Amino acid sequence: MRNGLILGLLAGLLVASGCHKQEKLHLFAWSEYVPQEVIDGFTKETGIPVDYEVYDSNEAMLAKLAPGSAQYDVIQPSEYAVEHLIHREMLAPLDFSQIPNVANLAPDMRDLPYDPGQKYSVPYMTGTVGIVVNTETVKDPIHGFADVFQEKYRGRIVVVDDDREIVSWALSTLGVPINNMSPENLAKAKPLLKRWLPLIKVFDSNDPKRPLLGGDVDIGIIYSGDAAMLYQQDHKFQYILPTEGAHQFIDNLCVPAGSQNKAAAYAFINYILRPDVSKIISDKFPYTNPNAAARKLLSPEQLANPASYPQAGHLDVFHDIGQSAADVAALMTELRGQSD
Ligand code: N2P
Repeated sequence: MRNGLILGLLAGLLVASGCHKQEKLHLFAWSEYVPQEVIDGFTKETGIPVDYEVYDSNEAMLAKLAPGSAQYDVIQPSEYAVEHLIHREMLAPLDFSQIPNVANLAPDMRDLPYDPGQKYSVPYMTGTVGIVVNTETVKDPIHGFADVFQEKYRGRIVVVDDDREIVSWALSTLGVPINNMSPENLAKAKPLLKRWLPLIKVFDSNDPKRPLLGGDVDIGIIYSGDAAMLYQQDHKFQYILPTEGAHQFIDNLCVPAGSQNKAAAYAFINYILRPDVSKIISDKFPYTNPNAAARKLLSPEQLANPASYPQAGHLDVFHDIGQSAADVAALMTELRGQSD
């Protein structure tokens, strides 16, 4: 009798604490990407507290996301990471009846090739990786990667701290398709990377603006949203899409298969897709907004920012490269070790 009572009490406690845990939304997303104001607004409206854990590369996110784990409710993978996660059945199909605001996305931002039939992903922001030049201190024209990685700019360059990005720049420069990271192509890229890496002063995906603003470096190869913020502060920071080839990323909101709080995840995704909320994101982090209803709320000045809304020709998109990802990481570890 007494044991039964104690067991009953324990079970009650477990259920209570489980329920409490379930109420929280665990968001695992890129750093410097989801405004605190947006998170606070969501909590205020729904009563759902949000844990915002950050990462600064898809690879860091994928490494932490154990298959079947219940750690996170919403994650923010780029297109090739969505592909990777779909291939491994690590995403939950979204219940779009609970995400009606998906209708606000621009028609060309629906049903994208990395998620056929749009079952698992909702675009959050898109952007490019390009070159920022402080035109006060760099007088020679810069059009592409080959112009950046010159001896005269040694110690004056900041780049995103992302192995796959950096290797893709070398492949573009060699005229090799950026999604073909075969051992042969990596061997071709190696001598170029070996020459380039020692020229770089700062590797930073989180805040590459700082060394540019502080004058520690004069050239960056960084995310377009950071470049747009630099341009907002001072038009001397010009954004250039590299002539050798630029690529577009599409960052998404997805729900991991193991999420314990899918209702909250859908509510969050639907909230992000509200035009007024999406505008706050563009105000704070001026990437390319895929939400057509939100874009209508942006100022002409925001829409004229050449980093946020570039006049782009062809833009490549990354794909899941499977096992080659490990080869890319190994190559860069080897080369970074040498350049230190
Ligand atoms: C913002 C991260 C940009 C995401 N800091 C690039 N995919």
